[in-house]
Amino acid sequence: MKTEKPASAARHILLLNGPNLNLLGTREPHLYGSETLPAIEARLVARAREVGAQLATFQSNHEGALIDRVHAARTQGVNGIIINPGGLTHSSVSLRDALTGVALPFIEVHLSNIHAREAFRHHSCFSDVAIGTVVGLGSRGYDFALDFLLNR
Ligand code: CA2
Repeated sequence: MKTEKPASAARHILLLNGPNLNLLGTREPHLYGSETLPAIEARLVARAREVGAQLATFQSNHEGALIDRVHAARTQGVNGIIINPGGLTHSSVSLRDALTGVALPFIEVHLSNIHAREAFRHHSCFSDVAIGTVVGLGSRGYDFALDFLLNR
C-alpha cells in the first residue's frame, strides 16, 4: 500500500507551549488532565519520527523567549507549528505578530474548552490567523493537530 504523504505535508514541526504549561500533570487535573508535558512531548516526537518527520519542542514562561523561538523557526526549516500559548492566548499581540511575521502555518491547541470558561478566556489573539484550533479535547488535541499537519 502506498503511504507517501502529499508534498505539502509539514515534515519539520515545532510544538510550542506557553506559560505555566510546565505544571501540567501536577495540579488542576480537572481542567488540564493528568498527563505531564514531557510525556505529551515524547509521544508526539515518537509519532512524528514514525512517519519520517521531525518534531522539536519548546516551553517557556516568558513571552519574549517564545517570540525568539518562533523567529528562529523561520531559519531552521520548520514548516508547521502547534502552539498552546497558555494565558498569553488572551493578551499577546506580540506573539501573534511573531507568528504572522514568520508566515508559518500553525494550529492553536487548548486543553480546556476556553469558550465554556470565564469570559476573559473567550477571546484568542491567535484563532483568526491559525489554520485551525482544537479546544477542550485535553492532551489528545495535540495529537490531532500533529496528525493534521503531517497529512495536510
Ligand atoms: O486550556 C488551555 O490549554 C489553556 O491554554 C491553559 C492556560 C489558560 O490560561 C488558557 O486560558 C487555556 C493555563 C495553563 C496553565 O496550566 C496549568 C497546568 C497545571 C496546573 C496549573 C496550570
